[in-house]
Amino acid sequence: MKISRSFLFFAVFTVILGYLGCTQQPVSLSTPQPDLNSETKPQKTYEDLIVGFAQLGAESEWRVANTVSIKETAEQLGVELRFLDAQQKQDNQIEAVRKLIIQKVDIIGISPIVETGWEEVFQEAKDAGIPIILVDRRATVPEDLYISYLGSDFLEEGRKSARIMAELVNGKANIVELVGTIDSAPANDRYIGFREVLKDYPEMQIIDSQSGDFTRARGKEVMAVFLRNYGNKITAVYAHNDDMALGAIEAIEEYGLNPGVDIKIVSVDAARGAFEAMIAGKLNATVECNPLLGPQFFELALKVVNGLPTPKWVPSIEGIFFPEDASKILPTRKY
Ligand code: GZL
Repeated sequence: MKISRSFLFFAVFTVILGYLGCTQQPVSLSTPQPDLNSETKPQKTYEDLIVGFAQLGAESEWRVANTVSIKETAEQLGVELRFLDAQQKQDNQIEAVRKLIIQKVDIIGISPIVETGWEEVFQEAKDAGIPIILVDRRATVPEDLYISYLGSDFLEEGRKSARIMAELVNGKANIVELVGTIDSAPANDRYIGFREVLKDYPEMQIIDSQSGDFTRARGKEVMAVFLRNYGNKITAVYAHNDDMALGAIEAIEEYGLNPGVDIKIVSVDAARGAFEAMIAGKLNATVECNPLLGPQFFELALKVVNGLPTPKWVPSIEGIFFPEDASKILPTRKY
Protein backbone atom coordinates (compact mmCIF):
# COMPACT_ATOMS: atom_id res chain seq x y z
CA MET A 1 0.00 0.00 0.00
CA LYS A 2 1.61 3.30 -1.13
CA ILE A 3 1.61 5.89 1.75
CA SER A 4 1.37 9.43 0.42
CA ARG A 5 3.93 11.98 1.65
CA SER A 6 1.17 14.27 2.93
CA PHE A 7 -0.39 11.45 5.01
CA LEU A 8 3.06 10.67 6.45
CA PHE A 9 3.59 14.38 7.32
CA PHE A 10 0.13 14.55 8.95
CA ALA A 11 0.79 11.38 10.98
CA VAL A 12 4.18 12.64 12.25
CA PHE A 13 2.69 16.10 13.03
CA THR A 14 -0.14 14.47 15.03
CA VAL A 15 2.31 12.39 17.08
CA ILE A 16 4.45 15.47 17.90
CA LEU A 17 1.33 17.45 18.95
CA GLY A 18 0.16 14.56 21.11
CA TYR A 19 3.55 14.39 22.88
CA LEU A 20 3.64 18.12 23.56
CA GLY A 21 0.05 18.02 24.90
CA CYS A 22 0.77 15.40 27.59
CA THR A 23 3.96 17.07 28.78
CA GLN A 24 2.18 20.39 29.56
CA GLN A 25 1.11 20.91 33.13
CA PRO A 26 -2.65 20.20 33.22
CA VAL A 27 -4.44 23.56 33.71
CA SER A 28 -6.32 23.22 36.90
CA LEU A 29 -9.44 25.39 36.86
CA SER A 30 -9.07 26.00 40.56
CA THR A 31 -5.57 27.51 40.19
CA PRO A 32 -6.05 31.28 39.81
CA GLN A 33 -4.64 32.08 36.41
CA PRO A 34 -2.70 35.37 36.13
CA ASP A 35 -4.40 37.92 34.00
CA LEU A 36 -3.09 37.55 30.41
CA ASN A 37 -2.02 41.19 30.57
CA SER A 38 0.39 40.36 33.38
CA GLU A 39 2.38 38.19 30.96
CA THR A 40 2.72 41.10 28.52
CA LYS A 41 2.92 43.90 31.13
CA PRO A 42 6.37 44.35 32.77
CA GLN A 43 5.99 43.08 36.36
CA LYS A 44 6.55 45.84 38.95
CA THR A 45 8.33 45.31 42.26
CA TYR A 46 7.63 47.24 45.47
CA GLU A 47 10.56 49.57 44.67
CA ASP A 48 8.90 50.47 41.35
CA LEU A 49 5.51 51.15 42.95
CA ILE A 50 4.04 54.64 43.42
CA VAL A 51 1.03 54.34 45.75
CA GLY A 52 -1.40 57.11 46.68
CA PHE A 53 -3.27 56.94 49.99
CA ALA A 54 -6.19 59.25 50.87
CA GLN A 55 -6.52 58.90 54.66
CA LEU A 56 -9.67 60.30 56.30
CA GLY A 57 -8.09 61.92 59.37
CA ALA A 58 -6.54 61.28 62.79
CA GLU A 59 -9.72 61.14 64.89
CA SER A 60 -8.85 58.13 67.07
CA GLU A 61 -6.08 55.87 68.43
CA TRP A 62 -7.25 53.38 65.83
CA ARG A 63 -6.79 55.80 62.92
CA VAL A 64 -3.35 56.92 64.13
CA ALA A 65 -2.25 53.27 64.32
CA ASN A 66 -3.69 52.63 60.85
CA THR A 67 -1.68 55.53 59.41
CA VAL A 68 1.52 54.38 61.15
CA SER A 69 1.03 50.89 59.71
CA ILE A 70 0.60 52.22 56.16
CA LYS A 71 3.61 54.58 56.37
CA GLU A 72 5.96 52.14 58.17
CA THR A 73 5.17 49.32 55.76
CA ALA A 74 5.80 51.57 52.73
CA GLU A 75 9.17 52.52 54.24
CA GLN A 76 10.08 48.88 54.90
CA LEU A 77 9.11 47.78 51.37
CA GLY A 78 10.69 50.73 49.56
CA VAL A 79 7.34 51.82 48.08
CA GLU A 80 6.98 55.50 47.09
CA LEU A 81 3.94 56.56 49.18
CA ARG A 82 1.99 59.76 48.41
CA PHE A 83 -0.02 60.11 51.67
CA LEU A 84 -2.75 62.78 52.04
CA ASP A 85 -4.78 63.41 55.26
CA ALA A 86 -8.33 64.76 54.78
CA GLN A 87 -8.73 65.94 58.39
CA GLN A 88 -12.17 64.23 58.56
CA LYS A 89 -13.69 66.20 55.68
CA GLN A 90 -15.09 64.34 52.68
CA ASP A 91 -14.41 67.30 50.35
CA ASN A 92 -10.72 67.14 51.28
CA GLN A 93 -10.66 63.39 50.66
CA ILE A 94 -12.26 63.79 47.21
CA GLU A 95 -9.71 66.53 46.43
CA ALA A 96 -6.93 64.20 47.57
CA VAL A 97 -8.04 61.50 45.12
CA ARG A 98 -8.05 64.10 42.31
CA LYS A 99 -4.50 65.17 43.22
CA LEU A 100 -3.33 61.54 43.14
CA ILE A 101 -4.94 61.07 39.72
CA ILE A 102 -3.07 64.12 38.37
CA GLN A 103 0.17 62.69 39.83
CA LYS A 104 -0.56 59.47 37.86
CA VAL A 105 0.14 57.14 40.81
CA ASP A 106 -0.01 53.41 40.06
CA ILE A 107 -2.86 52.74 42.49
CA ILE A 108 -4.93 54.57 45.13
CA GLY A 109 -5.83 53.33 48.62
CA ILE A 110 -8.64 55.15 50.43
CA SER A 111 -10.53 54.83 53.72
CA PRO A 112 -13.78 56.64 52.78
CA ILE A 113 -14.94 58.76 55.72
CA VAL A 114 -18.59 58.08 54.80
CA GLU A 115 -20.23 55.47 52.55
CA THR A 116 -21.83 57.82 50.01
CA GLY A 117 -20.69 60.53 47.56
CA TRP A 118 -17.78 58.71 45.83
CA GLU A 119 -19.13 57.60 42.44
CA GLU A 120 -17.96 60.64 40.44
CA VAL A 121 -14.36 60.77 41.67
CA PHE A 122 -13.97 56.98 41.59
CA GLN A 123 -15.14 57.05 37.97
CA GLU A 124 -12.48 59.71 37.26
CA ALA A 125 -9.84 57.36 38.71
CA LYS A 126 -11.15 54.48 36.59
CA ASP A 127 -11.14 56.66 33.45
CA ALA A 128 -7.51 57.57 34.25
CA GLY A 129 -6.70 53.83 34.50
CA ILE A 130 -5.86 54.04 38.22
CA PRO A 131 -7.32 51.19 40.33
CA ILE A 132 -8.77 51.88 43.79
CA ILE A 133 -8.49 49.69 46.90
CA LEU A 134 -10.93 50.47 49.75
CA VAL A 135 -8.99 50.18 53.03
CA ASP A 136 -10.84 49.84 56.36
CA ARG A 137 -14.09 51.53 55.29
CA ARG A 138 -16.38 50.60 52.39
CA ALA A 139 -18.07 52.98 49.93
CA THR A 140 -21.50 52.59 48.33
CA VAL A 141 -20.43 52.54 44.68
CA PRO A 142 -20.83 50.10 41.75
CA GLU A 143 -18.38 47.21 42.25
CA ASP A 144 -16.50 48.01 39.02
CA LEU A 145 -15.25 51.28 40.58
CA TYR A 146 -12.96 49.58 43.10
CA ILE A 147 -10.77 46.49 42.89
CA SER A 148 -10.96 45.16 46.46
CA TYR A 149 -12.11 46.04 49.98
CA LEU A 150 -9.56 45.31 52.72
CA GLY A 151 -11.17 45.56 56.14
CA SER A 152 -13.34 44.26 58.94
CA ASP A 153 -16.79 42.76 59.21
CA PHE A 154 -18.41 45.66 61.08
CA LEU A 155 -21.77 43.86 61.27
CA GLU A 156 -20.10 41.00 63.15
CA GLU A 157 -18.37 43.48 65.46
CA GLY A 158 -21.84 44.83 66.36
CA ARG A 159 -23.20 41.31 66.91
CA LYS A 160 -20.20 40.35 69.10
CA SER A 161 -20.70 43.53 71.18
CA ALA A 162 -24.36 42.69 71.82
CA ARG A 163 -23.60 39.06 72.77
CA ILE A 164 -20.97 40.21 75.29
CA MET A 165 -23.30 42.90 76.66
CA ALA A 166 -26.09 40.30 77.15
CA GLU A 167 -23.70 38.12 79.18
CA LEU A 168 -22.52 41.09 81.28
CA VAL A 169 -26.04 42.32 82.18
CA ASN A 170 -27.72 38.90 82.35
CA GLY A 171 -30.05 39.87 79.53
CA LYS A 172 -31.47 42.98 81.25
CA ALA A 173 -30.24 46.58 80.66
CA ASN A 174 -31.09 50.15 79.74
CA ILE A 175 -28.43 50.91 77.13
CA VAL A 176 -27.20 54.20 75.75
CA GLU A 177 -25.31 53.99 72.46
CA LEU A 178 -22.41 56.18 71.31
CA VAL A 179 -22.53 55.95 67.50
CA GLY A 180 -19.47 56.53 65.26
CA THR A 181 -19.27 59.06 62.41
CA ILE A 182 -22.73 59.37 60.85
CA ASP A 183 -23.00 57.51 57.50
CA SER A 184 -19.63 55.80 57.96
CA ALA A 185 -19.56 52.05 57.19
CA PRO A 186 -18.43 51.04 60.72
CA ALA A 187 -21.13 53.18 62.38
CA ASN A 188 -23.88 51.93 60.05
CA ASP A 189 -22.99 48.25 60.45
CA ARG A 190 -22.11 48.25 64.16
CA TYR A 191 -25.53 49.88 64.72
CA ILE A 192 -27.31 47.18 62.69
CA GLY A 193 -25.31 44.19 63.97
CA PHE A 194 -25.89 45.13 67.62
CA ARG A 195 -29.66 45.35 67.08
CA GLU A 196 -29.79 42.02 65.21
CA VAL A 197 -28.71 40.20 68.39
CA LEU A 198 -30.68 42.46 70.74
CA LYS A 199 -33.89 41.14 69.15
CA ASP A 200 -33.34 37.97 71.23
CA TYR A 201 -33.22 39.98 74.50
CA PRO A 202 -36.52 41.82 75.07
CA GLU A 203 -35.33 43.12 78.48
CA MET A 204 -32.31 44.88 76.90
CA GLN A 205 -33.51 48.27 75.69
CA ILE A 206 -31.57 51.02 73.85
CA ILE A 207 -32.98 54.11 75.58
CA ASP A 208 -30.92 56.59 73.54
CA SER A 209 -28.43 56.66 70.65
CA GLN A 210 -26.34 59.66 69.52
CA SER A 211 -23.17 60.15 67.47
CA GLY A 212 -19.89 60.89 69.20
CA ASP A 213 -18.11 60.95 65.80
CA PHE A 214 -15.53 58.38 66.98
CA THR A 215 -13.76 61.00 69.14
CA ARG A 216 -13.08 60.96 72.91
CA ALA A 217 -14.18 64.59 73.38
CA ARG A 218 -17.56 64.11 71.67
CA GLY A 219 -18.06 60.77 73.43
CA LYS A 220 -17.67 62.53 76.78
CA GLU A 221 -20.02 65.36 75.79
CA VAL A 222 -22.77 63.00 74.58
CA MET A 223 -22.46 60.74 77.64
CA ALA A 224 -22.76 63.77 79.94
CA VAL A 225 -26.05 64.66 78.20
CA PHE A 226 -27.27 61.05 78.54
CA LEU A 227 -26.49 61.16 82.28
CA ARG A 228 -28.29 64.50 82.69
CA ASN A 229 -31.36 63.07 80.91
CA TYR A 230 -31.48 59.52 82.36
CA GLY A 231 -29.15 59.43 85.41
CA ASN A 232 -29.14 56.11 87.28
CA LYS A 233 -31.63 54.63 84.80
CA ILE A 234 -28.63 53.92 82.51
CA THR A 235 -27.11 50.50 83.25
CA ALA A 236 -24.96 49.99 80.12
CA VAL A 237 -23.06 51.81 77.36
CA TYR A 238 -22.38 50.46 73.85
CA ALA A 239 -19.63 52.59 72.24
CA HIS A 240 -18.76 52.11 68.55
CA ASN A 241 -15.10 52.73 69.41
CA ASP A 242 -12.75 52.87 72.41
CA ASP A 243 -12.11 56.60 72.15
CA MET A 244 -15.78 57.42 72.74
CA ALA A 245 -15.89 54.80 75.52
CA LEU A 246 -12.95 56.51 77.27
CA GLY A 247 -14.78 59.84 77.00
CA ALA A 248 -17.91 58.21 78.45
CA ILE A 249 -15.85 56.82 81.36
CA GLU A 250 -14.71 60.36 82.22
CA ALA A 251 -18.32 61.64 82.11
CA ILE A 252 -19.59 58.76 84.28
CA GLU A 253 -16.91 59.43 86.91
CA GLU A 254 -17.65 63.17 86.90
CA TYR A 255 -21.33 62.29 87.38
CA GLY A 256 -20.38 60.30 90.52
CA LEU A 257 -20.92 56.73 89.30
CA ASN A 258 -18.41 53.88 88.80
CA PRO A 259 -17.83 53.03 85.11
CA GLY A 260 -17.52 49.27 84.55
CA VAL A 261 -19.43 48.62 87.80
CA ASP A 262 -22.58 50.80 88.08
CA ILE A 263 -22.65 51.09 84.29
CA LYS A 264 -21.28 48.23 82.15
CA ILE A 265 -19.36 49.36 79.06
CA VAL A 266 -18.60 47.47 75.83
CA SER A 267 -16.66 49.11 72.97
CA VAL A 268 -14.89 48.28 69.70
CA ASP A 269 -11.27 48.59 68.42
CA ALA A 270 -9.15 47.02 71.23
CA ALA A 271 -6.78 50.01 71.27
CA ARG A 272 -4.21 50.48 74.05
CA GLY A 273 -6.45 52.88 76.01
CA ALA A 274 -9.12 50.19 76.23
CA PHE A 275 -6.67 47.72 77.81
CA GLU A 276 -5.61 50.34 80.34
CA ALA A 277 -9.28 51.05 81.18
CA MET A 278 -10.01 47.30 81.57
CA ILE A 279 -7.02 46.92 83.91
CA ALA A 280 -8.47 49.82 85.95
CA GLY A 281 -11.85 48.01 86.06
CA LYS A 282 -13.60 50.81 84.12
CA LEU A 283 -14.30 48.98 80.84
CA ASN A 284 -15.87 45.51 80.58
CA ALA A 285 -14.86 44.32 77.09
CA THR A 286 -13.48 45.54 73.77
CA VAL A 287 -14.11 43.90 70.36
CA GLU A 288 -10.98 44.05 68.20
CA CYS A 289 -10.98 45.93 64.90
CA ASN A 290 -7.47 45.60 63.45
CA PRO A 291 -5.93 48.86 62.10
CA LEU A 292 -2.55 47.29 61.20
CA LEU A 293 -3.51 46.89 57.54
CA GLY A 294 -0.24 48.13 55.96
CA PRO A 295 1.26 44.74 55.01
CA GLN A 296 -2.00 43.39 53.55
CA PHE A 297 -2.62 46.65 51.67
CA PHE A 298 0.71 46.79 49.86
CA GLU A 299 0.63 43.06 49.07
CA LEU A 300 -2.80 43.61 47.49
CA ALA A 301 -1.63 46.76 45.67
CA LEU A 302 1.33 45.00 44.04
CA LYS A 303 -0.88 42.12 42.89
CA VAL A 304 -3.40 44.54 41.37
CA VAL A 305 -0.75 46.61 39.57
CA ASN A 306 0.76 43.40 38.17
CA GLY A 307 -2.62 42.27 36.84
CA LEU A 308 -2.99 39.30 39.20
CA PRO A 309 -6.46 38.24 40.38
CA THR A 310 -7.52 39.49 43.86
CA PRO A 311 -10.61 38.81 46.02
CA LYS A 312 -13.29 41.51 46.15
CA TRP A 313 -13.09 41.45 49.98
CA VAL A 314 -9.98 40.68 52.05
CA PRO A 315 -11.27 40.40 55.66
CA SER A 316 -9.02 41.41 58.57
CA ILE A 317 -8.67 38.95 61.47
CA GLU A 318 -9.98 40.04 64.91
CA GLY A 319 -10.61 38.82 68.47
CA ILE A 320 -12.40 39.97 71.67
CA PHE A 321 -10.62 41.05 74.88
CA PHE A 322 -11.72 41.09 78.54
CA PRO A 323 -10.30 42.62 81.76
CA GLU A 324 -8.90 39.33 83.09
CA ASP A 325 -6.54 39.09 80.06
CA ALA A 326 -5.71 42.80 79.76
CA SER A 327 -2.53 42.98 81.88
CA LYS A 328 -0.95 40.01 80.11
CA ILE A 329 -1.87 41.23 76.61
CA LEU A 330 -1.23 45.00 76.92
CA PRO A 331 2.60 44.72 76.51
CA THR A 332 2.06 42.82 73.24
CA ARG A 333 -0.28 45.37 71.67
CA LYS A 334 1.06 47.42 68.73
CA TYR A 335 -1.66 50.11 68.97
C1 GZL B 1 -13.07 50.95 61.89
C2 GZL B 1 -12.55 52.37 61.76
C3 GZL B 1 -13.10 53.20 62.85
C4 GZL B 1 -12.61 52.80 64.23
C5 GZL B 1 -12.56 54.13 64.88
O1 GZL B 1 -12.53 50.15 60.91
O2 GZL B 1 -12.95 52.92 60.51
O3 GZL B 1 -12.69 54.54 62.63
O4 GZL B 1 -13.41 51.88 64.88
C6 GZL B 1 -11.97 54.97 63.78
O5 GZL B 1 -11.79 54.19 66.04
O6 GZL B 1 -12.14 56.31 64.03
